[in-house]
Amino acid sequence: MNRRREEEYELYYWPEIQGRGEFIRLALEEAAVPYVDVARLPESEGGGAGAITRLLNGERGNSLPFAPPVLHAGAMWIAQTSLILETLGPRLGLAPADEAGRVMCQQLQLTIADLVAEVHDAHHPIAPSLYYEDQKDEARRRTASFLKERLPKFLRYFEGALGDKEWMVGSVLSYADLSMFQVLAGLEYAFPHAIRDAARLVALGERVTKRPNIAAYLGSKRRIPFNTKGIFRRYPELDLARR
Ligand SMILES: N[C@@H](CCC(=O)N[C@@H](CS)C(=O)NCC(=O)O)C(=O)O
Repeated sequence: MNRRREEEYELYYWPEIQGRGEFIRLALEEAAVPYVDVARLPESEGGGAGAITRLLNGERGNSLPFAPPVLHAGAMWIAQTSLILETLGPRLGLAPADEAGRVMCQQLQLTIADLVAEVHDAHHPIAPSLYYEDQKDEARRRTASFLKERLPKFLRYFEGALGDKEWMVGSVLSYADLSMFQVLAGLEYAFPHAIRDAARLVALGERVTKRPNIAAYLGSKRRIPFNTKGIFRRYPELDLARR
């Protein structure tokens, strides 16, 4: 949704990747609320990566974010993916009604954020500012340990948290389910052989893809394809799980 109208929400995120911005896009898309994906507008309309740079330089907004994604919602400029979702969840009908449920939902989201950081560090174990090609050997070692130890531990945890339920928290879909789907989709792209012993999570992911608004989004040009610039990257030499 890239038309500038009277949209309530503006998302600031890098224009060429799903990245952490995708967790916010999925929530807005599921709720079918109008939003502007600002950096995906043409530069002549204030878009492009320059929109992010201006925000980080303090030329836009009323707070100095450390990094995108940033959501502009009325008077608020909110950074940190998990906090954005915690704020959006009740507004969009994507958070449990009770406090205990909301806390659990955010706990899951923060754990997903931990996993996402480890996925990133698997291909960039030395420094985010270096090219992957400059840390390939270390990436291979780090990814081997990630796939052998850390990913199975995360998957076991999330599989246990889901249990026999239809959705991660309570009895209705929440942003934690959308984020879980996104992580599974990213893992499937990056490490097609690595998702094991997680049949219930995989079924959850499939349920999410069947949500009408999500299905429409996934089939649209608004969904940026996975690529080797984002967090989930397919480097066959790192996909040690296929052995
Ligand atoms: N904890 C933050 C991390 C934000 C983050 O790392 N953003 C990346 C893009 S996905 C970025 O542009 N980082 C720039 C930097 O860390 O200098 C969140 O969950 O939103």
